[in-house]
Amino acid sequence: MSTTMRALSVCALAVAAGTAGADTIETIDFGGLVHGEIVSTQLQGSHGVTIDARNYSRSFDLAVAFDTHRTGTRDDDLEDPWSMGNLVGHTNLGNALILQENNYGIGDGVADRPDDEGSRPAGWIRFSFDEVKTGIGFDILDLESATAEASSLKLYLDGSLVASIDFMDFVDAGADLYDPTVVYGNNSANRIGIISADDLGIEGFDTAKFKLGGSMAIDTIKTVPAPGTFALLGLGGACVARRRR
Ligand SMILES: [Ca+2]
Ligand SMILES: [Ca+2]
Ligand SMILES: [Ca+2]
Ligand SMILES: [Ca+2]
Repeated sequence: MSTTMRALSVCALAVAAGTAGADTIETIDFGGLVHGEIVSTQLQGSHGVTIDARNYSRSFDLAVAFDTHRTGTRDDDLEDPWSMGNLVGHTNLGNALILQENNYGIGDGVADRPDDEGSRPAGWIRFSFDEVKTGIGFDILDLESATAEASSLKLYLDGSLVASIDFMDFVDAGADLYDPTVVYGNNSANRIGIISADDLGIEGFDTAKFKLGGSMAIDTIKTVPAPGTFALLGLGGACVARRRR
């Protein structure tokens, strides 16, 4: 790449980043995917994220979209209306993301019988972001028991673990992240509000790994881009000025 081309791509990147506001929250709701679709790089273009998974009990490691509006699926605990939790009732969540338990018909990229892994612990689903984030919120579906299905979110920056959030903390009255509206149980749905890097005492993270203690799904991943992204705005202006000369 020539120096001019590189300069131009830096400008383009800066301008693109500059279009987002400082308070922007980016949401991944898994909309637009087919029930059973294996998710990996589909959200790269729209959300700058790559998703991968590990299933401790299988020879395949698949994160799969699950349509919570359906009935008669392989796991009706993942169908709305939700029985309990702070999203109880007919909360319209559409697709959620599961760790797939079987490999029926996966050859075409769409699992024929979407079902979440029930082994305890089940495995993990990882979100690798292109840019550093300073906050994250998410939905937890069908986590039955915080103790039996011990689950957590691990945050990494440049490959180093920087924070670990135990899902037990949301229901433990003594914990910093306690949220009295969160109720776990069969067919439950709970939204965890944005947890900021400040809350966690970290600068930020670029990878979020959900460790799944058992059968469950995650959804509505909300992230806050790091302010550093917006510092590029000044650089963008410099680029424009230089090109005009
Ligand atoms: Ca959704
Ligand atoms: Ca198929
Ligand atoms: Ca299941
Ligand atoms: Ca269940």
